Amino acid sequence: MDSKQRVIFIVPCYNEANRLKIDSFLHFFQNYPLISFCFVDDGSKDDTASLLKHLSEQNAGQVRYLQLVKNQGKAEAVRQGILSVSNEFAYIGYLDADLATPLSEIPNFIKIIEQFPDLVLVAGSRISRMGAQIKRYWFRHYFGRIFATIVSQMLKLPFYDTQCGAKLLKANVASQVFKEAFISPWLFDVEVIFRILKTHTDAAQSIYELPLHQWEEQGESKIKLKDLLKVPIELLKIWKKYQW
Ligand SMILES: Nc1nc2c(ncn2[C@@H]2O[C@H](COP(=O)(O)OP(=O)(O)O)[C@@H](O)[C@H]2O)c(=O)[nH]1
Ligand SMILES: [Mg+2]
Repeated sequence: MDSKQRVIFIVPCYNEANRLKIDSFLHFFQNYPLISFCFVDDGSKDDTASLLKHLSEQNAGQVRYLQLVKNQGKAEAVRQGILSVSNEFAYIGYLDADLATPLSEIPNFIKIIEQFPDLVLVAGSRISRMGAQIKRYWFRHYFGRIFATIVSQMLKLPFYDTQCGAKLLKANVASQVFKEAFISPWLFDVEVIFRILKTHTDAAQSIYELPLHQWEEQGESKIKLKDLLKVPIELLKIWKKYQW
């Protein structure tokens, strides 16, 4: 590894062969040779594994590939990715494979975390506003607003959007926070924040929500209605485990 490669993004992939925008990634690799990626195939049943293997072989200096034999869910795929790279980078992020958060947002995450030395987490935030292009399905937007209101009460923090799939952490904090398995496969971001707060009580200094310029729902969500119905129960479980 080039010692200048200080940042890596984990990309969890489950049956993403048709959605992966390989050209966008290749273009980004060329423009940002010092930013690495670790793609985690989470036991996909389509061609994701061979696609990612090829991509990592062709871009060996910048791309890693981790294969989980069995499908274990997004939280565990991100966790395994983070644990596999822990000590080599200064910052570790994660990003959804569908590029709902486009790669063009990545430099902003790095700029902010490098600018404010006390920060341990920069979280993408899908705030619809003039001058930004945030395109979400109305149902998910309103569901998300209710969810975010409840979660911000739980955290006692004015978090606008805990669930955006793009986040960047200080590597030493990431390896600490991702050490233990999560209890929730989809709401693990909330657990990440609770775990950070245990050791970083001054949340205002440690966590930064970065309003994205662009975010677009990519359809074919792997979150099904039954996952949404489980949200209240999962939140209760999280509340029980992490309340302090
Ligand atoms: N590892 C893993 N990742 C998954 C699974 N389901 C979805 N993902 C990944 O999680 C990310 C978000 O999934 P997506 O379907 O776009 O969810 P949405 O955008 O929140 O509706 C993508 O990178 C998926 O490949 C899964 O079962 N296991
Ligand atoms: Mg998506």
